[in-house]
Amino acid sequence: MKSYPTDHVRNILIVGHGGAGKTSLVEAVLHATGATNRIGRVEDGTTVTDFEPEETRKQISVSVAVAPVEHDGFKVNLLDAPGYADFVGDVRAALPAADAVLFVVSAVEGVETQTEVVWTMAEELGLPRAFFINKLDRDRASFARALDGIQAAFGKACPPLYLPIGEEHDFRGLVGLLSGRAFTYDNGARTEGDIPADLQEAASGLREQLIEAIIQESEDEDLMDRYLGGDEIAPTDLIPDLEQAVTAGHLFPVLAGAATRNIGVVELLEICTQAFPSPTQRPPVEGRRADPGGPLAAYVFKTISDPYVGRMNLFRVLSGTFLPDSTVFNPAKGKDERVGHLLTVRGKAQEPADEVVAGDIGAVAKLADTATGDTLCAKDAPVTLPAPSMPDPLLPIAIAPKSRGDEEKLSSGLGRTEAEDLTLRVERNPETKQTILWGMGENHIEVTLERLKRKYGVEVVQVPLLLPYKETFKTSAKALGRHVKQSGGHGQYGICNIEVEPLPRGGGFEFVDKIYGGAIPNQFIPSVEKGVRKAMEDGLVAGNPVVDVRVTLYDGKYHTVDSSDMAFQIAGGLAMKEAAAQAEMVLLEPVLELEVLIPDDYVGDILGDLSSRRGRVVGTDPVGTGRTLVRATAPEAEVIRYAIDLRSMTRGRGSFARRFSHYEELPPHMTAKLIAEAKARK
Ligand SMILES: Nc1nc2c(ncn2[C@@H]2O[C@H](COP(=O)(O)OP(=O)(O)OP(=O)(O)O)[C@@H](O)[C@H]2O)c(=O)[nH]1
Ligand SMILES: [Mg+2]
Repeated sequence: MKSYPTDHVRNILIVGHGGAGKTSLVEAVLHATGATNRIGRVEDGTTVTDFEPEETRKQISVSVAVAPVEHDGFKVNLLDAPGYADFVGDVRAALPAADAVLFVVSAVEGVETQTEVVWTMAEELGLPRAFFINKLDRDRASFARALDGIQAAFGKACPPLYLPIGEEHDFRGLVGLLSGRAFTYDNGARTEGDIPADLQEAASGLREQLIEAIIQESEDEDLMDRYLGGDEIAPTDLIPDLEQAVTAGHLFPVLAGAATRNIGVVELLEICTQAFPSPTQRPPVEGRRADPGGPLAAYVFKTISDPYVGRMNLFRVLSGTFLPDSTVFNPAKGKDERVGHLLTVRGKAQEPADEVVAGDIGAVAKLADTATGDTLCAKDAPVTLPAPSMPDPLLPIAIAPKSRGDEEKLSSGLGRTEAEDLTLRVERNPETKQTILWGMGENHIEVTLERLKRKYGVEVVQVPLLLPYKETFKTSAKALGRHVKQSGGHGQYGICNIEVEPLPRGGGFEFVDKIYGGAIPNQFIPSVEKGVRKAMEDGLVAGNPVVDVRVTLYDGKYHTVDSSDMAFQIAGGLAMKEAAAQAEMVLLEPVLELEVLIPDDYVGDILGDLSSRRGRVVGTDPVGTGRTLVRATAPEAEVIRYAIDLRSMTRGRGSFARRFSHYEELPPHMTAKLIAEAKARK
């Protein structure tokens, strides 16, 4: 594909709730512009933008994919984003690469949670937005209902540009409210005609509203005067004002169609080139304008790693011109990167690019250190573009390689996967010795594990997640540790008397030496302490470390020849075990602080649910816009899968944050259960 000048490039991120028809719409646009010669279907796994094996198997998009098309002298880069909440990290990362966002809304389901979630993100970035009401051919489709939903959620500045002709199985075309013409589709042929009689009244009413909205939101006073003076305004006069109102983020036009019937596609392309801004019309970022002659700054919105091809970074050039065979600087990593070929990618297909100018999107392979969210720039004019803020992954699972000996492969595969996916976190828990993968939800985790297998050949099994429980003494106990072996050769001799007392929570460990009169020689006292500590680390009842105790060494015996460091260490350990056997022992569990943000309607449900999880509510604060922040504490064991449960309780509209707070005693029946489980594991 040839290089287009900056003002003939458009970058449009296509978003919406899962299954609204984004990938199908991109597929239809690719076909309509001649980029493909047959239309793929999501169900058949043959679309351009759902090319990953995980996508074709699940028939959903899990990654953002690029699809450039050429239309009317423009290069339009469509970015097909995943809709499912689990993959919202890709949407976040891609938003700064776009100049406009198209929200695909199903005419059957209407506005759904992810539509609203992504709307808020796009609004924060001040991005121009528009809607596409899709699936108008489906049973129970309703344009009017979907439009009402859009206007209820996002305000009145969302006027339709088109009206559907027919609905459900009878949906066959669109009335252009600006052009005043009807376009009907029959077997792929598009015919222009007059507005059908039954739609004329509705169309003229909406046309008036649309013109008023455009003139008002573009703040064009000349046109306003003409309009109020009763002039008939030609559609071509309105296009610049429409573009201005959309670019300013004041007007969010609503398109309509059916992706899988190729209806509304030409109209969408028109909007892409005529109403969405060019990169040059967007405000500068960190002082950088879309000027091909300026110093290079490119934002990496997606890293795809592949063991055979290596790593590929998709980027958007903010300023300057990206050239092949160059050296660029990555300020976040403090590294120079050697650039070989540059590429234009479409789905999984790639072709070499001679240059990528400011405003355009391209790809570069085999950079050593660069990953999603990084900036690449000229070294003599360094700049770091704001990295996307990512949601915290809140669903932990414990994993292990299926076959022994794959540990190395697993950890290198995980490392690379983590670098390309900012919503994934890998943690090695030093206490439980487990590898923990934190993801956004079950689908995200499932896809991640599939990729590990496909790309790095390592099969992973999920194992029960162990929590870092602790053990402690609830009562004091005195105990004797005796390690004496004197038959034959060099003997071993160490005897110690200790007292173990509980300390308050958080008290840690204290060791008190109260040996009088040399009952144990000074050099062996640290040996006893070492043995005590070792026994505490290993656990005394269920294999968890012991905390919050004071151990007092108050007596003992030694032998001038047979006593040794090792003998006293063993005696110290034995004494601890004996003390645990005599005292009442308890387990301590980690308790988390939770902050749950939910729409007000859900407060009752959420409080009830928290109390059933042994949670304690600390406060509920209304935070405006119909939402409440619930602050609570709850044992970690009860909220491991809270990411999933909260999503289903609030239909995806709640979010939460979690933080370790403190340790608390476990109820006795649960202590007994964990001790039994630990014994069974041995
Ligand atoms: N009848 C009808 N079906 C459609 C239309 N658009 C999409 N579909 C179907 O809806 C399903 C979901 O379509 P996709 O294109 O995968 O939707 P998506 O928004 O990309 O989904 P995610 O990427 O997973 O969020 C598929 O089975 C499509 O065939 C349409 O206009 N009419
Ligand atoms: Mg999709």
